[in-house]
Amino acid sequence: AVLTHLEDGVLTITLNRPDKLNSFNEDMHLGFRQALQRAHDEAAVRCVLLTGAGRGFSAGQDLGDRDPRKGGPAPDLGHTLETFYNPTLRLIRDLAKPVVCAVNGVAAGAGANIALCCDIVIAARSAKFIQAFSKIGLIPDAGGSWNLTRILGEPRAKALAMTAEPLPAEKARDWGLIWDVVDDHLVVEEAFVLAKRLASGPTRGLGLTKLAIQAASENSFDDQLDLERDFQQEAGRTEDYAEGVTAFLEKRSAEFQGR
Ligand code: LHQ
Repeated sequence: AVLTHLEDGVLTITLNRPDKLNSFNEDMHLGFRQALQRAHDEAAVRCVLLTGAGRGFSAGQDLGDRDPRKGGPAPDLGHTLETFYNPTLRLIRDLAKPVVCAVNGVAAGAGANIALCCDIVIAARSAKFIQAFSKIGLIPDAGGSWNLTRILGEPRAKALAMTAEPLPAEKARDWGLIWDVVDDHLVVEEAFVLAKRLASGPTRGLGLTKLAIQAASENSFDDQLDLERDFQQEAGRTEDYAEGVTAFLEKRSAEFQGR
């Protein structure tokens, strides 16, 4: 249910259940997590590109998986989140490498919020983000209540979540929720160009940049200055830093090795 392809330092992860709009069943969860773990483990992976097969990005949880008409005990959604979603979201956020997301089509429920957890999100012009949860009596999960509130503020986060109105890609961009919007047929191509550029960058420096910016939303100014000191100390010891400065002084472009 998940395809992976490593090329030019970019691990492309494609959610692949197109007939179900790439909604998440256990199989897809496990494949996705395995792919992210690979991105973490392999030095050859210097950037991740996440996208979906077919006309949608992801419709969130596979609702056919737990049909209430079939009876049985009350569903334990907390367990589903703890077992399947939350470890994956933590992997994306803690991965010290850039994660680019190409939202090729509709992103609903947990599918929308997984996209919003990625570092740089590029969406197809026709894509929509839907906080579909309230339509079925649930709350925004997969980090949505956190990300939406931090990025948009309470008024927009609450309205999106309570109405479940689709947010068009261009509005999502104008609101600062995503980085860019491109024509539908170019979205994966353009996201790959960006991912390739990042994959040839100073990987440790980019990873530390990601972690520093994420830490900023919880740190005080003083704590963040301390963190910048420590992270810069580490970045300054990489071969890529030496190469970057050398290339500048030699008036040529740097060739970063990712270490
Ligand atoms: C689907 C789904 C889907 C199965 C489309 N499941 N088949 C929940 C519970 C547990 C634990 C933790 O967290 C969560 C988090 C969540 O993600 S809850 C939110 C779940 N997602 C939704 O409520 C969205 C449901 N889908 C839709 O509202 C629509 O499909 C959207 C607006 C995404 C797209 O609409 P259309 O473009 O009109 O496509 P469609 O509805 O015709 O869907 C195409 C096919 O995909 C269709 O199958 P079929 O066999 O009839 O062709 C759908 O049944 C199937 N599909 N979403 N989540």
